[in-house]
Amino acid sequence: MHQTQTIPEWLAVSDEVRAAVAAGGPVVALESTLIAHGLPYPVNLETARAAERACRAVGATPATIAVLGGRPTVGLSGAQLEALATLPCVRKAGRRDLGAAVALGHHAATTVSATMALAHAAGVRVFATGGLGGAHREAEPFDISADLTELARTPVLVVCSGAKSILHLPRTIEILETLGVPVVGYRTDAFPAFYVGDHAPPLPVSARVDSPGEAADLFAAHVRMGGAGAVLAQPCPADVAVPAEEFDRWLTEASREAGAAGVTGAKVTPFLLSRLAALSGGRTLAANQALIVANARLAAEVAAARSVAQ
Ligand code: PSU
Ligand code: MN
Repeated sequence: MHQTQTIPEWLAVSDEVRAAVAAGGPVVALESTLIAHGLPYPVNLETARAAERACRAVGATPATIAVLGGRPTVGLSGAQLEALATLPCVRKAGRRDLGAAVALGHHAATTVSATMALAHAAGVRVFATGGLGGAHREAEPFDISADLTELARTPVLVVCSGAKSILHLPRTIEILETLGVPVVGYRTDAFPAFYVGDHAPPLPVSARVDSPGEAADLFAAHVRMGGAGAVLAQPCPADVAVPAEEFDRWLTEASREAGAAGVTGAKVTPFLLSRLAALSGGRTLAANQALIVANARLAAEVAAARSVAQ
C-alpha cells in the first residue's frame, strides 16, 4: 500500500529510501552512534556495512541515519557512512541534541532516541540497533537514557538485543512498563542482556513472538490502539555471547576506571563499551558486531511482513 506522508523539508532522505517509503516497501532504519562512538574503526565501518547488507539480503532498504553538517539525513551514502566512521569531530546526539546539531551545523551521530525521531519523520517504522540505553546501575550520578522516553512517544519498532548489559536491567524493564512500552521477546521468554548470554534470574518480557509476521502484527495492533514505540528483543548469537560471570568482572574494572577518570553523562556508555572491548580481549566487540547484524536481518524480515507496510 502506498503512503501519503509528506517528508518535511528539513529532512534529507536519499532517493532510494524516499522511493521505498513512498511505495510502502520494507525499510529499516539503522543508527549511527554505534558507528561513531560504540565501536572502534575499522570494525565500526565493517559492521555498518554488514548491517546494510543484511537488510538488502532479505529485500529491505537500509536507511542509516545521522546529522551531517547540520542536516538530518536518512539513508547515508557509502561515502557519508565512511566519513561518519572516521571523522574525529562527530558528536553524539540524543533527541534533545537534534535542534542544536541543526542550528549549529554539527556532524552528529544519532542515538536510539534521535534515530527514532528522524526515522518517524521519514515514515520509517522499523529500526535495528545493538542494545538500548536505559537506567544505569549507580544511584549517583543519576543517569537514565532518553531512549526510554522516546519509545514512549514515537511509534517505531526497535529491534535489538535487549538493553546494554552495563545497565541496571530490572530497573530498565520496570521503566519501560511504566512508560507503556511493549517489551517483546523474539523466540525467547527472557529479556536479552545485550552480548551477555544469560541474566540470573531471567528478566520478564511482556509478550513473546516466534515469527516476523507475529512481531509485525503485534506492533501494528499496539500503534492502532494509540501506542507509540515497542521493543523487539532477540538474544545475542549463542556462539559469541559472553558468560555473565566473566562480563561482571570486566564491568567492575571498567566502572572503576570510569569513576577514577570522572567520566559522566553521554560519555559513560562509549567509555564503558571501549574498556570492555579491551578487557575482554575483543570478545565483547565480536559479540556486539554479530548481534547488530543479526538484529538488522530480523528488522528487515519484520519490515517485510505485510502488516507493518500497511
Ligand atoms: N548499541 C550498541 N552500541 C552503542 C549503542 C547501542 O551496540 O553504542 C548506543 C545507542 O545509540 C544508544 C546509546 O542509544 O548507545 C545509549 O547511550 P546513552 O546511554 O548515553 O543514552
Ligand atoms: Mn545517559
